[in-house]
Amino acid sequence: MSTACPSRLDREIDELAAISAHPAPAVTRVLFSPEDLAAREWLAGKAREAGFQLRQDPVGNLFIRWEGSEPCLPAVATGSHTDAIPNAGKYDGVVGVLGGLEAMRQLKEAGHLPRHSLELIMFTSEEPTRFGIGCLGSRLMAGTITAGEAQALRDPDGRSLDELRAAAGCGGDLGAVKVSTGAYKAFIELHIEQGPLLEERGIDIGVVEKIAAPSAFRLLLKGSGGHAGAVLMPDRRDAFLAAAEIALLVEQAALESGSKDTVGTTGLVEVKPGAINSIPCDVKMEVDFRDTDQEARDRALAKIGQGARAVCKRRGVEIDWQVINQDPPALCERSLVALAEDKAAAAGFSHDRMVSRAYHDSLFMARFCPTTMIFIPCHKGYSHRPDEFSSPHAIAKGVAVLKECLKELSR
Ligand code: HGY
Ligand code: MN
Ligand code: MN
Repeated sequence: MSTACPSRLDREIDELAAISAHPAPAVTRVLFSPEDLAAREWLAGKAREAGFQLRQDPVGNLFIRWEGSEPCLPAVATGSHTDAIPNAGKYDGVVGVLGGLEAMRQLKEAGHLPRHSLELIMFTSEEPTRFGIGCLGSRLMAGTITAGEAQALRDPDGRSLDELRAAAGCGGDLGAVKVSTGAYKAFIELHIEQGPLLEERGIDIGVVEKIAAPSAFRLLLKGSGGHAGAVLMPDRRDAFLAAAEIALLVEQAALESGSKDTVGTTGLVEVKPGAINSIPCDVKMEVDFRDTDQEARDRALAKIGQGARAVCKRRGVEIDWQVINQDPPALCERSLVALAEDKAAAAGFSHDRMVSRAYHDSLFMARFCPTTMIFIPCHKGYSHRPDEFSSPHAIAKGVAVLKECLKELSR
């Protein structure tokens, strides 16, 4: 099994990284932004060059297909995302899309003749940046969000999904995105670990058994505002100070949950009117809260809710708690986990089973087809930051294992 640095792949990772709203080494490609559309066009060109078929669904999921000799059989799929949060790195998602393309090209160049069709899926909007919810494309494929719920989404500028997808050339009924169970024989996603464990332990390949249960909620807090000089402290109803206390409650709930896998992040806070001499009147804060154990996560969320309401009562601040998403974890298909382990071992690569603390489109693919993920090490676990890095050698090993899995599954 060749793990020679596929320089074609390294070049393509760098080419794609250059399609960004921010200068290198940062990568920013927000859903349906000019950079996202340019990246989609670039990828489509690569797929055509390789002789694969292309199809885009109404929400912009891109399907790059290598028709098998028995096209009616359920396809074998791989894939990930190319959208990137602001100031991200160049490997998150990209390794799975370009690595999957590389694996399919190498199989084709080696004369493989698939019986089951092979599909590389570039999922639309894995990142929550545009509409506040992640995995929009794979959620619609899995049917865990309805077309109506998706159409109700608005971006920070008030634009709707329908408006933006039409401008991006994605037409058709969002209800048609849903994929029937049985459409796919298997789905395997190659991804950087986005954690430090593989690198720390010097392990080449992680095989994912479980994907953590993500949740996110939005709090709209309303105080009374006022003049920073004229309103005495006892008379204030400061929405930002309520938000600050609640952010600390999020941290405390994660630390005291009893599980090391509970993580809570207040990643977005908007303060209005946002003037130095005006007491914060309206605050929007968005919190990301996860655990590999759904019950532990939900117990912690309930605790945060109680605490947040008590803070707001004491401070005379109104609170509107909006659930963005609250998803169960996903268990990966044991036979696919074993297959990936076998292929890693056959290649002489060290490997271990893992939990994914980040969510991925695999979380939703697992709702309707056998799924697992192949992780490769990334430097110090850095991700969602410009210095995210995974070596060509590490990527080549991941591609080599993915390739062998796709070859076996599509026979
Ligand atoms: O946030 C996540 O887990 C993913 O990287 N979007
Ligand atoms: Mn990400
Ligand atoms: Mn990702």
